[in-house]
This record gives sequence, structure tokens and C-alpha cells, in this order.
Amino acid sequence: MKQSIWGEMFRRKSVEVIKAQSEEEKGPRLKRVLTARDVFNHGVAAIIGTGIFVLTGVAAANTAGPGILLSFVLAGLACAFVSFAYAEQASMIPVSGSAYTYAYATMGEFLAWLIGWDLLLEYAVGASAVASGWSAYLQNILMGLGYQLPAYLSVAPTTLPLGHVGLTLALLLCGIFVTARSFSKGGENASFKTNWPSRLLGFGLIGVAVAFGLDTYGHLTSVDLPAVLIVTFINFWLIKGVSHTAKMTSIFVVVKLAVVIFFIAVGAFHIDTTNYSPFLPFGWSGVLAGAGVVFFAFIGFDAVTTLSEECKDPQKDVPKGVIGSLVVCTLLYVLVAAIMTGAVSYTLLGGAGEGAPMAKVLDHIGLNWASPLVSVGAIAGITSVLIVLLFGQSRIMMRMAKDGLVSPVFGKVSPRFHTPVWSIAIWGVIVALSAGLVPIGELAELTSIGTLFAFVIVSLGVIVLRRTEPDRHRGFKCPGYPYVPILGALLSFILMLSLPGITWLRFVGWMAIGIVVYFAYSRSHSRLTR
Ligand code: ALA
Repeated sequence: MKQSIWGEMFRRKSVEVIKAQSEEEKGPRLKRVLTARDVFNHGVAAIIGTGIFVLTGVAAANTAGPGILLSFVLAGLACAFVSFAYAEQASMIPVSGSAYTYAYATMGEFLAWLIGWDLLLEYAVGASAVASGWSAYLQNILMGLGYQLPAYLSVAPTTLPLGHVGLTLALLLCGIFVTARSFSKGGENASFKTNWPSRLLGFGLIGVAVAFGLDTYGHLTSVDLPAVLIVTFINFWLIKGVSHTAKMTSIFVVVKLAVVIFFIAVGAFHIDTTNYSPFLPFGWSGVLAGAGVVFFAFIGFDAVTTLSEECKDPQKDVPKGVIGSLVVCTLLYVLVAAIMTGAVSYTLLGGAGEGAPMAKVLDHIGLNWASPLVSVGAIAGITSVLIVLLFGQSRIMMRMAKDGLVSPVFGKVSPRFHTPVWSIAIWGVIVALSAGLVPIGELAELTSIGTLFAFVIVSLGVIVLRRTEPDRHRGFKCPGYPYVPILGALLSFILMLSLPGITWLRFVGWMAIGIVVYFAYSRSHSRLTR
């Protein structure tokens, strides 16, 4: 019996069906090779990166002052509540789609689609932001060695009209969908006679997008080449397989942990408590705004859940990995923030070199020899974040493709490498382009708002599942139910509110495009429809 639109939008997949479908899938599959240690590494690999190595200094100098410490505590607390929600759902639904799959089980297809679409902001846009941070650090090192890249190859163009780019992409996507639909409607019998209005509309939209695109091209004065190259390199590596990736990330994790611990150990002896006064030069609103900025540093603990289909024992190891990696990184962050703002005046963390605050602090306390060391740690750290985000993106898309909500191309697993090659390659190209062409600040905030939205939904999902599937076995149970998930959702929403209006506008625009895509393609192609 055909369902109403409403029925289709809110149809859910029970946990049983999700698990059964993932087990029944035909063709080459992902390999279950990862252990609890790999999962923990993956979490730390995802968390410590651009946020702590690049954004902390700017946030302390311009937004929160020494109160950045409290910003870290606040953001960490929100993430802790949310991590319990992720852990509980990961222990019930051990497939790789993360928040997207959990939403399918709890809130229905439409919201699941929106979360999947929204997670593009966390993973793909996040990876672009992280790649820009990587490039900044690399150029710092090169400059120390006396090399400097020409300006047109070292940064994203500052004058790129983002509204224009957004509109171009939106029109292009809509145009492609409308055109594709006009051809698929009626199958082989589709003729220009019956489908001409939608075909004309589709071609028209594509035409306008091309015109906008050409106009944007005129603004391409420079490109961030190192960012483009690192994304491309990592994607080749990801295609080779998850055990290769796990080995590479664990080396990076060791290097970056060593650097962060070195910074804490050395910096602790140079704290001058007068630097903590005034503690809140920008007031409590500064602390809240700072939390919105440094939240970026916590993003990634949830990415552990995208590993579920590649773990030997996902129901136990994934919840442990999510919570364990978050706890360790939060402790390190609070210590780093205390030392950064205690060793130098927060006012010195802005201005020139603001993208490398740890190196700046070490220079200030007279350890100039150590700052290249920090840069190496930062490069290692940021590379591992990039690996995890690009990895996670390909796995979520793969899951959405298996559910029929995006093209099946994204779901194809290579028989040779056991990885979703097309999903990795297509997203690799998109992320490389946006990393090369869009400035980092804009990207980081968009990533944060997208991630926070997913956090709200995952937190509420725990409550829904406790009601709809009260008896199902949970390898991990969220403590303090229902207060902890409610607080997780609430704090995440408050952090969303602390982000600037323009970020909200972009977020709403992005979701609006997602809604169009759902109605133009995903709803009719869903595996549940078929
Ligand atoms: N938490 C990750 C970083 O800071 C995204 O780079």
C-alpha cells in the first residue's frame, strides 16, 4: 500500500531491521579488523588538531581572555553528556552511519536524511577547515627554514564571494536533480513532449549555475595548494584500507600526544598568575562565545562511531572509545588552555602568528628551539584529524547510499581494498576544492553548528529509543537518564546559539538545499520505498 508523504517522511527503521540489513548486504564488505586500542586511537586522532593548535589563541585573544579555560570546561561538559548518548546508541546499533543511522531508528527517514546532510558539514566542511590549518602550520615550518610559497599558492582567496559560491552549488544541485528526475520519470517512454517543463527548468537552473560559476571564477586570485595536496594524499591512503589507516593514525597520535604533554610539562613552570587577571575581560558572554569557538576542538569523539562496521567487537569497544578519548583530550585541553593564558598575557595570543599559539608561548618563555617541535606535533595532529574526518565522511555516505537516500555509487565497496572507493574519491575532490578556495574561519563555524545540531538529535534519540525499544539489550547505558541526554541537547543548543548570525544563515541555507534534495531524489529512491 502506498504511504502518504507524511508517512514516508516519518517512517523509521527498527534497530532489528538496521542490523539485519547491514548483515545481509551482498557484495564486498568492510573488514572487521580493529581492536579496542585502535578505536581509542581513532578518537584521539580525531579530536586533537586545529582547534587546540590553531584556534585557541585567537579565541583567548579576541573572545574570552583567560576565561577561555571556562569555555573549554563548558564545551567539554556539553560533549561529555552527548558522548554518553552516542555511546548508548552505538552499543545498540553497531553500523557505520553514526548519528544518521541512529536518527533513522529514532526520528524517521526525513530527520535521518537531514542529519546525514548535516553531517556533511561536520565531516566534509570540517575536513576542509582542518586542511587549511594544516597548510598554515606547514607554511610556518617552511618559513622557519627560509622558504616561502608565493602568495597565490598559499591561501584561499579572501574575496571569494561565498554567497555566490553557495548559490552556484545550490542551483547546480537543484538543476541536476530536476533534470535527472525528468529523465527517470516514465522510464524509457519519457519523452520531451510529456516532461518538457521539468527538463527546461532543470537545464535552465544548470545554465544559471554555470553563469554564476563563471562570474565566481573571476574572483579566484589564489589557492591554498598545500591544503589541496594533503587532502588528495590522504584520500589515496584511505582507499588502501582501514588497517593501513589505523597504523598511520596511531603514529600521528603518539607524536601529537608527546608534543601536547611536552608543552604542558614545560609551560607549567612558567605560569605567572598575574596573567589571569582580569580573568574575564570579555565577561561571561565572552566565555560562552569562546565555548562556541573552542567547541571545534572537541569535534571528532563522535567520529569513532563510524568505525562500527570495521571493529571486532563494536558494541563494547565503540562506547569505550567515544568516552575514553573524550575524557583524555578534555583533560589535556584544560591544562593547555591554563598554561597558554598563564604563561603569557592573553592579549599577546592574537595578532601576527595567531594561528600558532603554542609556538608563540614557547617563544615568549624563551624556548625558541622548541617551537619547531610544536609545529611538527601540530602537523601530525592535524593530519590525523583529517584522516578520521575524511574516513568518517565516506562511511556515512556509504550507509546513506545503501539505504537508497543518495546515489548507489557512494555505496560501492571495492573488492580489492574493501573500502568505499567512490565515496572516498568523490568527497576527496570536493573537500580538496573547498579547502583550497574557502577561508578557514568561515568553515570552522559552519562545521561547529552542523555538529551541534547532530548532537541535539542524538541526545534526544536516547530518550526516544528508551521509549520505543525499552527492552533491547544495551552494551552501555547513558547514566543520569533522562537528565544527562536532556542537558546534552540543551547545552548543544545553547552553543549553537552562541555562533554568529551569518553562520546560522548559512546553516539554514544548507539545510534548505538538503530538504529540496530529499523531496527531489531521496524520498522516492529510499530502500524503504522500493
Ligand atoms: N577536533 C578537531 C580539530 O580540532 C576537528 O581539528
